[in-house]
Amino acid sequence: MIAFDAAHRAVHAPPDRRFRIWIRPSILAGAGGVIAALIAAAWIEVAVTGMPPVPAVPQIAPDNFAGPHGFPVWVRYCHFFNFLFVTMLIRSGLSILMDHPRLYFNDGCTPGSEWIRFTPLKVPRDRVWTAKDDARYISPLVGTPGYRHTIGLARVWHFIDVHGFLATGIVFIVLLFTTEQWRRIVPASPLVVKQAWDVFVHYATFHLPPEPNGFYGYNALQQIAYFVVVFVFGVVAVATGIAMSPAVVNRFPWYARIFGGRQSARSIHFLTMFGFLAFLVVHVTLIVMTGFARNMNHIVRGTDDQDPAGMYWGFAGIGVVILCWVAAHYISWYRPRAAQHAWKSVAYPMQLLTLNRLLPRQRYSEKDISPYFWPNGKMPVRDDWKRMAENGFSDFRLKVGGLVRNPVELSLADLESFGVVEHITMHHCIQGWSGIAKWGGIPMWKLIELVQPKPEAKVAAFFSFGEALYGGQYYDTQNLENLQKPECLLATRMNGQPLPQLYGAPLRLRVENQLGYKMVKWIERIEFIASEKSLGKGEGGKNEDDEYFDLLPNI
Ligand SMILES: Nc1nc2c(c(=O)[nH]1)N[C@H]1C(S)=C(S)[C@@H](COP(=O)(O)O)O[C@H]1N2
Ligand SMILES: [Mo]
Repeated sequence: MIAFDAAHRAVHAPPDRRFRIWIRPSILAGAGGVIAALIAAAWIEVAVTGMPPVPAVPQIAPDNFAGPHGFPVWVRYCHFFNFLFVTMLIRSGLSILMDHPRLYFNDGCTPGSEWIRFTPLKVPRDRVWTAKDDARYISPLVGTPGYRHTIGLARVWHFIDVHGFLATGIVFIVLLFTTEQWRRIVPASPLVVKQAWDVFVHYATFHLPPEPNGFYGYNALQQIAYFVVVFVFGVVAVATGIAMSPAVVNRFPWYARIFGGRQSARSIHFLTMFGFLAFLVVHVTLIVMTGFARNMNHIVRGTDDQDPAGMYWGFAGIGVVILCWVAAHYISWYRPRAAQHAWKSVAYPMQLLTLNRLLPRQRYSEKDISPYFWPNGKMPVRDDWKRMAENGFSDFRLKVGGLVRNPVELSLADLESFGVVEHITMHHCIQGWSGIAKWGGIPMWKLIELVQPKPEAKVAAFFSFGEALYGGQYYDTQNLENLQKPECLLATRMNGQPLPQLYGAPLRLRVENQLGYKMVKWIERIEFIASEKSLGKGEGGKNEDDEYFDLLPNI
């Protein structure tokens, strides 16, 4: 157990830690109906035509077995690393999920439209309920790092592990096809589907079909299951993961539409996780039921015998995986900055070269505008902000200074006199929700032209009237290059109206190739500086300092 100070305890260990899953009844009935129909069909078939024969398969090693068989050393290592990385991805993914514990098939995330939620709470409509209020607690036994609102570090693990998962997957698939081993898991004839059904009929009516020796071949259903796990779940999980990147979605909206939209991609991403878990349960059950010692020797030692060594080494391997979970937990709580920096050392240069080069170029129309837009952040409590809010911010003066040749103070009217442009864009919060809105404001490049940053100025810092989650002034930074992209706005309007107080009045930033927390609301002043390292804890923003978020979140 970690010792939290009062501010962190209030966030991470809230009094209400109830865990509830609610699923839309029609979806539950639909999914239950499909499963019940399949099982009923199996029983009816057995009642009418009897148990379908499943072809006899070699039980013991035939002397002359010609096909690809056995478990070469690379299969065994890939199996181990895949188990490690998939479980780490699931654990960190669950922590991420609980930060916005609702899944939807619409990009506006309207409360009440979710098909599943992992919270007992409905969104209250009579008061402000921010996305951060909505985050839920998850036990650290289940999630990495667990507790509530630990999404920054959960993402660090998720992204580090996905590289391991991808490397393992690529090695596995390349070796699969450069050897004959692919024949073992790629169904080669439509007959396999028929035979898989026959095997299913056995299981569904509580019979074990003749069990092949997995060293030489799998039954048809097993072959299809392995194929689906590798070539469907694995591939779809990665593809839908990419479909949640603000840089990708705001450059190539069609990519998210392949999956039915950004939230649908998130739902499918969750369903692949569920698929992996369901597979794991059935897989392990059948491994135990069909000759545990022999099966363990296959995958651990690569031998086909009854020696107990495979079990012992297998348990040792599982122990190593569990130790990795514990280590990730320990690092998250005791060395969070090291974890954040380790991921940043890879991600930052890589994103500068790839995702960050994608220019936002959304093609949304008025009819795409979300009927609901989740609010986030703490409303300012400062008296000067409240006083200005009372008269529509007519007294507000944005101060722009720092390393500039021409420091300025501008009223909202001054700013709008530069010419207001409007964009309809999709907002992506790190927590998982999204929303489409029309933002109107002054392109940042115009302001930059006006103030003329000195050559040393590389970064602009945006300071808010509002406070951050753990107290202290909210701020964030952007490099000048991203501020000069065409769709980067200092917004004064939302959906054709003056910017509402809840959404950041008098001014907020819009940078459409990044996540929501970079878009400071309730902006008080802007300062051009040489490096983000001179502010706060030096990580580039309040969330980066205190919540271990990324400096450059293109994904
Ligand atoms: N001042 C301030 N700005 C902020 C935040 C905050 O907490 N304080 N939260 C950020 C986050 S996490 C998001 S997702 C967006 C939310 O913008 P919205 O309220 O318009 O949805 O604002 C960002 N700007
Ligand atoms: Mo956010």
